[in-house]
Amino acid sequence: MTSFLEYAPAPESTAILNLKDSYGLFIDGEFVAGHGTPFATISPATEKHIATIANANAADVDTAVAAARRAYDKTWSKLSGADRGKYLFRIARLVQERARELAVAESLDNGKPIKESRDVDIPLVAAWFFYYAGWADKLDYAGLGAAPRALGVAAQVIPWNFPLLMLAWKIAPALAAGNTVVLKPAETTPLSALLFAEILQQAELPAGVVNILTGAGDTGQALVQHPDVNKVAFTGSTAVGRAIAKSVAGTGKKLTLELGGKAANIVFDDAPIDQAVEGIVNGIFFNQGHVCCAGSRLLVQENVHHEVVDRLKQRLSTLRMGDPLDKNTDIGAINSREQLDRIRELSDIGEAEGAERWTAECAIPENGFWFAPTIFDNVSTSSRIAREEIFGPVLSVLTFRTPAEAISKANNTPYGLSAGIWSDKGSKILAVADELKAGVIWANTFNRFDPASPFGGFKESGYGREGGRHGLAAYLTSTVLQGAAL
Ligand code: TAP
Repeated sequence: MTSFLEYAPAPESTAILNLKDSYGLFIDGEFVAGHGTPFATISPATEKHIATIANANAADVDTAVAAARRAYDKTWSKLSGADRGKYLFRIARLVQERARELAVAESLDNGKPIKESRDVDIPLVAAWFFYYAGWADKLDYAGLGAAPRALGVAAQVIPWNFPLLMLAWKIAPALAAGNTVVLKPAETTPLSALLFAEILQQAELPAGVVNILTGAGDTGQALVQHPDVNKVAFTGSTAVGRAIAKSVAGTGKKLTLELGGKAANIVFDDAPIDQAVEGIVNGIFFNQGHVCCAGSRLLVQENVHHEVVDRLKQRLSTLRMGDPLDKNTDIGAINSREQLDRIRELSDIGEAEGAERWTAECAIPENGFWFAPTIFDNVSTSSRIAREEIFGPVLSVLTFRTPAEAISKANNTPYGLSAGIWSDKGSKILAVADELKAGVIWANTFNRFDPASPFGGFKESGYGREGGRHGLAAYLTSTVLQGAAL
């Protein structure tokens, strides 16, 4: 089905970017050569080369951790909270000033639509730094007892789905709490972290307070296993999170893990259906479904099942897939060939297991990595597409008859990161929310984020919270019992 309105292309210009041909590692306030084999970062929409990126080996990890330790001992821990806050405010303002450039870089390197990087990712990055800037001189009031202390050097490893936003979630609270940082972005999306390093130079952040090491999984492994880091913060797959938890066990390092999810988006028959359909679309097709808290399992009450699925198909038929830099684009490119292969594999398994597959008709560009919005209807709870994180634009539809059945199906997952509830009745929403084992529960909305609101999971979705004063606790010693305080 063609879209109702044909739009002329409206691509955002890349002229605002002033990219270098190659980028070094950012250590001790400077870009320096790496000692591993450099790699290329490409646009997933075109497969074209963007820049050559340095690769940090174990020796580079040593150098960066040593720089972070020096900066912690000599500079950062000596500053008052108010002075640390001034740097964070400065970083937040520079992110706002360079917002358009950062949005273009993010969409180019990640494949996400420019309207999302421009209107969601980058504004939230600035919001995170503004929010934690405000906390830097108020740590005594964070509910962690008198004079909580920084931990020291934080090792932070982030994924490719929200590259700059995940960096902000990690760096802003760490610095506000007085820690120094070594951060590794994902191999496929290093660009915005490197532009952020330039922002740190502009902000004249003292050398070594933040170090950025590009590289692959082995760089991340060397970083989290480094004996001189005091804190490890990881966002990514449950498998890698589990390996990190094992390697950190017994070392005394504090650990927070934000891992995968398989969120239930529950639609009751009294829900405003049009709004629910928009929420379902936002829940799973935002950012091509590369979202750990995506509403990837639609649980719909049986008597409105056909109506909801029909309307959903109509709505999906109007989405535009294509050039991430085009302001009209709703669905961008899949971040990498590996991820595309994984989405294809799990989708084929879903079909083989008997679910009914429906895919929106859209033209697939010749180059790049693409997967059209797809729905699987009549999915059984035992099917792999109902249990495993697909991390792509694929929705599994299941039905229920009673609230108790909805709760039981929603909780029937090893994960517990998020959930959504759609109903006209507030009392029903509260009663169901009380029973769901998920860290974040949205009511009549989905995928809303705010720096003041803690975010994190139950079960295999990880532990620890990011955001709000809970997010500070991950980077501070506390003189009161953690659970009691927060
Ligand atoms: P991961 O392998 O978990 O990658 C996340 C980050 O960890 C990346 O920076 C990665 O580096 C790094 N890393 C890899 N192995 C490591 C190790 N042994 N020690 C320390 N760091 C390590 O995720 P992925 O391979 O990109 O994606 C695989 C699946 O994970 C996806 O299909 C999706 O289901 C899930 N995923 C979940 C999330 C969230 S937010 N929950 C985010 C991304 C992916 P490289 O990128 O350089 O390998």
